[in-house]
Parts: sequence; C-alpha cells; structure tokens
Amino acid sequence: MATLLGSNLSPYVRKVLIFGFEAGIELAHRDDIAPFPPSEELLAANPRGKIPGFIDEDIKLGESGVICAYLDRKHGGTGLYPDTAVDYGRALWFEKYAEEELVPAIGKVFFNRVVAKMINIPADEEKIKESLTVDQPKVFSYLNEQIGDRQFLAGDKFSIADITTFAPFVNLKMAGEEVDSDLYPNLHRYLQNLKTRPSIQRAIAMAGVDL
Ligand SMILES: N[C@@H](CCC(=O)N[C@@H](CS)C(=O)NCC(=O)O)C(=O)O
Repeated sequence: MATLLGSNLSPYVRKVLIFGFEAGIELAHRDDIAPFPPSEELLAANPRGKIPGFIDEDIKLGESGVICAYLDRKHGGTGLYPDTAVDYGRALWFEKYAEEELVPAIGKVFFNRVVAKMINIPADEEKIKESLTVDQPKVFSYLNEQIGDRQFLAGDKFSIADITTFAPFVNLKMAGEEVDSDLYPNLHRYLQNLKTRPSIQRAIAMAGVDL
C-alpha cells in the first residue's frame, strides 16, 4: 500500500486524503510527520522537505497535485478529473489557484494563530491583519464570483478542483475564522454543500473542527 507522509493539519495533505477517500484508494497515512524542521525520513521521501511526501513501490513524490494525478493514473481513472477540455482546464486552473493564492491567503492566519504556538514562535499580527483585510477578500471575491450558482467549480461533477479548494477552509476554521455568508454567499453555499460528502466529512472529523 502507498504511504502518504504528513500531518493532516496541512491543506495539501488533506487534499490527497480526500482524493483517496473519494476514489476509494487506501493509503497508509503517517500523520506524525511535520515539516518544521523536516526529518530525515521526510527528506528521503520529498527532498524539498515539505509535506506531503509520498512513497509507493517504485516511486517517491513530493507534490500534492502530482500525487493525485499519479493515483488517478495508477488506479485507471478516478473520475475526479473532468472529461471535456473546458472542464478539465477549469479543474487544473482552480487546483493551481488554490495552491498559489487561496492556501497562502488562509495560511498566513493559520500559521500565525495555530502553527506559531506549536513551534513556539511569536505570532505576526501584521500578517494576520493583512490576510484578513487584503488577501482573503481578494481571493474569496474571485471564488464567489466564479462559483456563481454552480454546485461544483469545474463542470457538473465533483472534481480535483473542489477537493483542492475545500481543503484550506478547514484551516480557516481551525484559525477561528469562517467565510462571511453575507459577503460571499455563493462561496458559503458551495462549501456547505461540499460538506455533505462523506469524504469531506471524514477529513473534517480528522481535523476535529466543524465548518
Ligand atoms: N505545492 C506543494 C506545497 C507543499 C507545502 O508547502 N507544504 C507545507 C505545509 S502546508 C510545508 O511543508 N511547508 C514547510 C516549508 O515550507 O518548509 C504541494 O502541493 O504539495
């Protein structure tokens, strides 16, 4: 069985876990592995020293999107990547957007309110303020507009785009914040709807929060 290395506090680890739950792919999960600082064991799986790391029989991988794409191909297609060019393009776009914009926007608050305490460093209140007043409004507004009255971000089926977008909102809740339903009604409805899926419920339960 393949092994996923990394604490489920990470939105990227959570993404791979949800992917596996949704596709019925069993993974051994090493929740005890954190990247601050990276252990030899983590570095052996992922030379970047970040989580997730991943080990299967013949391969070691260190990037959540690559791990999901590998699992999809290995298991003969999971249905989590849309078929049409437009929907597929949107799915990959929102996967990238989440990684480069959404996670950093939420991550600044999560890191400074949750991780800083765990690793005994002071919280940077300026970064928290910047995230709440500048980064998150920008990203949440875009997602709210893109979701509109859709149920899913790419096409009419749940996909990698929804997994990747949902995962960091668990971190937002863990950091004591949530999406304002008056300011971002589409995003709020979308997240509430995703929450009903068993794979997402399982990931939320692992994190010990309720969204
Ligand atoms: N793009 C990577 C991002 C991985 C990443 O940045 N993980 C964070 C935890 S959420 C980490 O390990 N950070 C440690 C560090 O940057 O040193 C992925 O999708 O796997």
